[in-house]
Amino acid sequence: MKDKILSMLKEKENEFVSGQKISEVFGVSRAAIWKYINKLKEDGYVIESLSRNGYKLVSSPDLLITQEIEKYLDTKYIGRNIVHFPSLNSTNTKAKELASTDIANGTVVISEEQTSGRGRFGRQWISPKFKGIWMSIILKPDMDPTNASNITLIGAAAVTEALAELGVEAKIKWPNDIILNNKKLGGILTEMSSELNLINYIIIGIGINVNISSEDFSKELEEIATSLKIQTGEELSRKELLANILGHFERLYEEYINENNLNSTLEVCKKSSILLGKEIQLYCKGVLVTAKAVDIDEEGLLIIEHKDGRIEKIISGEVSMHGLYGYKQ
Ligand code: BTX
Repeated sequence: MKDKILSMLKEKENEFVSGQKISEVFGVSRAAIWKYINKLKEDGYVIESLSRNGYKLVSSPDLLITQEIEKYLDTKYIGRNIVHFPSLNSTNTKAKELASTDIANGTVVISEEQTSGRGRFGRQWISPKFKGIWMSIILKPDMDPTNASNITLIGAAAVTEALAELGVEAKIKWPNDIILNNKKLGGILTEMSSELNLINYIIIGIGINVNISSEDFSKELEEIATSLKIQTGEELSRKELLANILGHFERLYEEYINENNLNSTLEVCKKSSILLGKEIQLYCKGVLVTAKAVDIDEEGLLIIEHKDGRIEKIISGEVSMHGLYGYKQ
C-alpha cells in the first residue's frame, strides 16, 4: 500500500492529492493513509500535509528502488524487475540465491549497503550506505560458458559509456576495474553457475563509488580508491547513473547475445583502456612477468608482448601497472 500511495503522489508531484481521493482509490481509512505517509517520510520523502488540501510530494530521496528509477530507465528487461534491500551482505550472494529460482532474466539486485561486499579472489569490497551503486544483474543466457568472461567487458563498457554521458572520462583496466585519475572508481565481479555446455546463470556484480567521501575510505584504501564525489566535488544522483548503466548494458549485451557481436564493447574497452601500450605485470602460469599490453582481440582476450618478442593471449586474471597502484593490484 505504501508503494501505491507513493506512485499516486509521484504522478501528481508538487500538487496536493486529497486524503479522501487516496482513501477512495485504495479503499483504506484516513488513519491508515497517515500511517503510510509517515513511513514514506521515514524513508526520506519530503511530503507536505495540509488538513484541507491533503498531501503533496515535495522531494524524493536518492533511493535505488523501482519507483525512483523507472522514469529514467529505457530497457526492455534489464532492471525491469528490481529487488531492493536497505542492507545485504553481498548483492552477488543474494543474486545467486535468487538465480536458482524462476526469477526473470535481467532482474537486478540492489542494496543501499553491503556488509561483506566481495571483490575478486575473496577480496573485500567496501560499500557504505547510500554512497554507491552496489548491484548484481541476473542473466540466463543461452551461450557457451567459455564466453562468460566477455560479460565482464560488456559491464565495464556500459559503466564507461554511462559515465561519459556525465562528462566523466573513466578508464578500464582490463578486465574488470573502472579507473578515474589513476584510482579505482568501480569494479566488476562476474560469477557463473554452469554445466559443461550450458549456463545456468551468470551474475554480474557492479560496484561504483558515487558519493563516497575520503573519510569513508581507510588510509590504505584512500591511496588507491576514489569516488565521483571526490573527483567532481559534487554529490551525484545515483538513480540516473544506475538507469543509464542498465540501458547501455542491455544494448551491448543484446548485440552480443543475439548477433554474436562484441564490436561495440571492444571499441569502448580499447578506446578507454588504461593498459594498452603500457608495461604491465601479471602472473603467467604462476610466474610474475613483465610484458607490454598491445591489444584486446576480437574475443576480448588481452594480447601481451613479452620482452623476448613472444606474443601471448591472456584470458583473464590479475594485471598491475607500474606506478598505478604499486604492484599489488
Ligand atoms: P577486485 O578484487 O579487483 O578489487 C578489490 C580490491 O579493491 C580490494 O582488495 C581493495 O584493495 C580495493 N577496494 C575495496 N573496496 C573498494 C572500493 N569501494 N573502491 C575501490 N577500491 C576498493 C573488484 O574486485 C570487483 C568489485 C565488485 C563489487 C560489486 S558491488 C556489487 C556486487 N556484490 C558484491 O559482493 N560484489 C559486487
